Amino acid sequence: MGRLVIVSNRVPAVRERAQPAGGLAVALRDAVQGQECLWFGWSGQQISDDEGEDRRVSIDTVDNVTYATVDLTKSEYNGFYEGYSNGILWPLCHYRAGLMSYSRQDRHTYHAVNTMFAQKLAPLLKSDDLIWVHDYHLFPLGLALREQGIKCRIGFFLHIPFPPWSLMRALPGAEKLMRSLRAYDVMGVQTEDDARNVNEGFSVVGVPAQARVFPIGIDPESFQQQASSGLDNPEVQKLKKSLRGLPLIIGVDRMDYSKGLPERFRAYEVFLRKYPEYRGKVIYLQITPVSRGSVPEYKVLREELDGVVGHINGTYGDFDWVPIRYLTHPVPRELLAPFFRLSHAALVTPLRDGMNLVAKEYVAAQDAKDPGVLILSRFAGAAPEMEDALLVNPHDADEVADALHKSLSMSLSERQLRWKRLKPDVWRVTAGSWARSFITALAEVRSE
Ligand code: ADQ
Repeated sequence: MGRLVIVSNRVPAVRERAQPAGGLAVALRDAVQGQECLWFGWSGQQISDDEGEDRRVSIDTVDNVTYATVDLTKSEYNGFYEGYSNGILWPLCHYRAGLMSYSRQDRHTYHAVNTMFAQKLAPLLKSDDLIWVHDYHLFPLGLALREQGIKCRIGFFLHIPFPPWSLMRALPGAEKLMRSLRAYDVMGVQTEDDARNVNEGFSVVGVPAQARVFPIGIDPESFQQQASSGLDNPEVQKLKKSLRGLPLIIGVDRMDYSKGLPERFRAYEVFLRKYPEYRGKVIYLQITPVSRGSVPEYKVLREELDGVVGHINGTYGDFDWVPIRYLTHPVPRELLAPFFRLSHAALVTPLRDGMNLVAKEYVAAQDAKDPGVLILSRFAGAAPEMEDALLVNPHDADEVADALHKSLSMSLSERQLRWKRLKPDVWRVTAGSWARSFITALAEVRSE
């Protein structure tokens, strides 16, 4: 097999390279053990527009992986990353066309950055490379590489959902974007629904390709290991002590409108109203670090959340009890795993999510003796694989409140049975097996 070339918007920062902290970096380390790999993308640095003219690719090699990065100018960052990727494609792909703030200028910058990436990457490529492009920032990269004369096999994986064509066509130029995906030899998505939607788009624009499903997973063994070994950590003990024996409900999500946080808080309020015997008798910890804080819709979300949490805490709190312990800063992963282990239930209720790895991490962190209950949105990509969770519609506050009540009154034997049934899939489809299946599928395509 040829060299593997990964292209993603962000390349792991230098400090993460020797010991990848999570997600894609870990999945790929597992999948490419020993194999030569080139990872290309944005460095994370912004430069002035003038400096963009003669920017160079920085190259840095750690073991078998060579990292090649380029900087983005301030206007590229604004137009390509914040504007088009996160202000237009992200809401649209999460079925929220109403939150799209479309601008022709941003669309232009998005395509220009994809072309620039292709121009910088092309000279680094060898003829038998397998190229794997990641996510919505880089939809047109395959075509841009073909325009540079690249004939290697190129695959694309979309980490987020893909909406039905009736929604996607709200994007000016949707047909052209869809047609550009023809440049890929393999088009991978998270779920059957996403594949159906992509294929619908393909058939509308007359592309004969078919999307294929490659659900992503986690590294369950190491997460479970972190959950048990972390229990002695003084920070974890501090949380445990503060619970005073009360059950802990936990939520861990980036601060994003796709995660259904205001809806979740309102459902919790319904729970406190409907089941007043639980007031003062549960601890709800929500960890929600601010993300994309300079995109306007995210600022609005933050204010909304501050308001809802303040309302609930003011209305239902007491001298010695806070209904929602709400943190907007990140918590280190080595604490998250034991926090999951300590908790009685997790609320994972996105309005839409490509997969949602927190759901899988929550299952991996439990033990057979006293497993916690997963309350999971039907609209997370993980839901079809996790039918033994308490599946809910996150828009239905009463349903979520009732699921919370059910989780708190569930017998130990039912919790154990549900967990026992959830576990095999989390262990079967891991981050490493996901990457290996994609790479194998790409390697099997005959190069043109
Ligand atoms: P995300 O939208 O970032 O990913 P998710 O799949 O839940 O969502 O992954 C988040 C990761 O960040 C998890 O590993 C989680 O533990 C960690 N994390 C979340 N909140 C944290 C916090 N407060 N502190 C520390 N760590 C935190 C996108 C798509 C998903 C898809 C993934 C992978 O939106 O649907 O599952 O890519 O393809």
